[in-house]
Amino acid sequence: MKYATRLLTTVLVSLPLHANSNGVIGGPLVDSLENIDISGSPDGVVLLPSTVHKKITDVFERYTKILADDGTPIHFLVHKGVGNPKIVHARRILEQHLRDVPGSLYGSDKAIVRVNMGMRRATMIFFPDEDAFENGPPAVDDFMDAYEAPMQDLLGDEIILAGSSNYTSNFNPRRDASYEELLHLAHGYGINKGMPALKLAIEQAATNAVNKGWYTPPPGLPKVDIPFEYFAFTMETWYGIWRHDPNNGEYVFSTRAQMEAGDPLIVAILEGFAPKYHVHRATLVPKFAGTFLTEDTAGIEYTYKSRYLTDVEIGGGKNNNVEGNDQPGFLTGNTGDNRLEGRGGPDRIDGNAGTDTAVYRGPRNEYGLYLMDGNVTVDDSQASRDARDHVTTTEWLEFTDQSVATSSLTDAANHYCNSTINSTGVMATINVIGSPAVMHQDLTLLASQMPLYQFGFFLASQTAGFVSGPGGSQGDLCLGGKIARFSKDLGNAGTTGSFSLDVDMMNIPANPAVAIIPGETWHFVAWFRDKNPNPTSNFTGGVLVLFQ
Ligand SMILES: [Ca+2]
Ligand SMILES: [Ca+2]
Ligand SMILES: [Ca+2]
Repeated sequence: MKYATRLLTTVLVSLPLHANSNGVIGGPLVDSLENIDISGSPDGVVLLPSTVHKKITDVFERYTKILADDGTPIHFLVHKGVGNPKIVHARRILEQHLRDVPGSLYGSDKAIVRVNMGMRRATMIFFPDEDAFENGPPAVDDFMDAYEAPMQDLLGDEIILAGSSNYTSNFNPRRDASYEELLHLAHGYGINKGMPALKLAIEQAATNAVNKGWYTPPPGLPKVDIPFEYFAFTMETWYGIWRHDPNNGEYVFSTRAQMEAGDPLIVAILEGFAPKYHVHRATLVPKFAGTFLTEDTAGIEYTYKSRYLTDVEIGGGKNNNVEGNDQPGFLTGNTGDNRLEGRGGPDRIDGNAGTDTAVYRGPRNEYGLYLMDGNVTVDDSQASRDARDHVTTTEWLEFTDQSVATSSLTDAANHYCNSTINSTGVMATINVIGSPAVMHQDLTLLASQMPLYQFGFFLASQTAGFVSGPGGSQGDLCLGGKIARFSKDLGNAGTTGSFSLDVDMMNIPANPAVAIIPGETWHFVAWFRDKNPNPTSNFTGGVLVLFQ
């Protein structure tokens, strides 16, 4: 093995680290990757532009990145032969490793991890297989010798996508190495540089596990790398990435339950940093056919790992189905006809195109159905069953005794009034998301199609109206009567031209604040600043909701 592919700390110390003109680790190669625009690509993966250093483009073909909080990039360099879906999968897993886990001991704010990685221009390098990397042409050696930032490799044939035959095989499933290799990068250049308490806790847990004989490092592993391999191995066990054989493996505990009983130090670290269930999306490969399961099911080997997935999207165009688990989930269909069963927990169901069905485990009369602005809330009256789901772009709701067409439900919302075109050339829109049932206390306002980076806020009234150009605005106000202003919840249209507000329905700021009561109709608009070309303002149209 020419390169210490798994031994990331060895890679780091062998690199000629130096600061570039910006004071960050870099040099001609790394600097040539600054500010590559990935926004034009739907999946965020682009061809490397011609401005990139030849020693990089002699080896790599494509590129994507994750931006840290301060805008610094974590680079992904992709050799030909590794398909974009695998790169997107890898990027999602690193995003999961780096995403805040609210309320956790170490991970409630991981900005310091992200910023340390971005500051160092930490880089993932993707080759299709070991041959292309270890035995590649001299250009690979030239690149490895010259690249100025720390890097970690991941091989395409070790990236196992959900629904692929390597994933679903009952007899010879393959391990997805993505979690491990991406964790190494975050561990070495994010955690160890920015979170000394977590770094120390992992080292102590690793030493303890080695001393107790629970963890046996691979032969020849440098001592400095033991915490890296132990952290990654235990995370894989914790997520059931593969079914470990305790008699033949590095680690004596094979399941999350065994770890909780036997190695509480690392369990506290994992729970203190990583989400208990995956929060990254898993997109099923187009070849997958049938129903994808995410509950541990006897006789179906892949459910040992898929039971920790919550966000599953059906790829391709086949009439495939997904069954969720007892966690809050997000199930997304494809262009085919899909059956989506959220099961326990509050789930989001999106059928996408085709004729789709959301499936429930009880009779129709045990569920409340509420349609608002095109989205259905399905509320299970029975405890510990299907909870309360949000269903969108789905034609049928299937209960154990009957099916209900979502088109047969009455929409509690109505778009009743327009404003004028703003500087983007279109009219801004407003939508209401959630439930019109006051008992659910579930209402989000969303304003869209506004000029980028402009401020604004929402307004509400129980009375409709129409005021043309109030106060010199170029827009029209679709409210009358006593108007409540959510001016303390200032929104910014940002890069997407939209902002949203989770409404506290008990405190509508009508001076004095009032609660929304069943039977009331409320009207909502958003106001926002605009330049057209002189400073002005505009409004969205109006949407009303009859609350129940
Ligand atoms: Ca669920
Ligand atoms: Ca569909
Ligand atoms: Ca559910």
